[in-house]
Amino acid sequence: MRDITIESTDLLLVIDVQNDFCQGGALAVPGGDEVVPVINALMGHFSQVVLTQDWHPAGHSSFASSHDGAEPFSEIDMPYGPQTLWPDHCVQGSAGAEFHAQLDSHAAHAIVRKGNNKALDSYSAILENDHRTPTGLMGFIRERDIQRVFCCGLALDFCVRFSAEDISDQGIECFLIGAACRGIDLNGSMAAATESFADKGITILS
Ligand code: VGL
Ligand code: ZN
Repeated sequence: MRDITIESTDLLLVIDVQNDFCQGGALAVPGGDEVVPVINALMGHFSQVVLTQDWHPAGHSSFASSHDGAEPFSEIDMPYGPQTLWPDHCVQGSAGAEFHAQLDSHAAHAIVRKGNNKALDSYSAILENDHRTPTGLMGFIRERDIQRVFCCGLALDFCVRFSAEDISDQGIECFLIGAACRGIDLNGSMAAATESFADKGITILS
């Protein structure tokens, strides 16, 4: 990976590599499966690995099906701000919410579940979509004295993006591993993500 040497104080953060975001899933990200072998190889280089799991109760407020007449991929106003509505996905305990079968999930030190609150979505692994409710991962990062976070997974323009931004906003150096991410690209979300990474000094490693 370029000229970067991985240290024991580096964290690999693997975001939402779950069946519903992979081929045949309810919210499949194009090429989502392709990140799995890349991430498995990366995990061997890190002494600290955290996985996240999008983990919604049935009837979650981010599901279009929870709003009369709403179409998936439309947007509504929630008390905490605008929210994209998605097809039902990553329902707690469903096969779609499981990690991809080939992901070496046993290598992880911790698993953070997010989006559990029915009334509030959570793209970021750090803060829910109200941008104030913590998931607890920042406590893990601080307590273990992690200096740099390397993010990968799905989807680059949603959960990976907002996780990286929150980590960077907390003053922790953050990198994206481009070959281990794939995006959805909804209404210019990929261009918006790229612009925001540049603004915040978040580097995409090739
Ligand atoms: C995600 C949309 C809804 C993601 C999760 O993991 O990027 N996107 N829930
Ligand atoms: Zn979700």
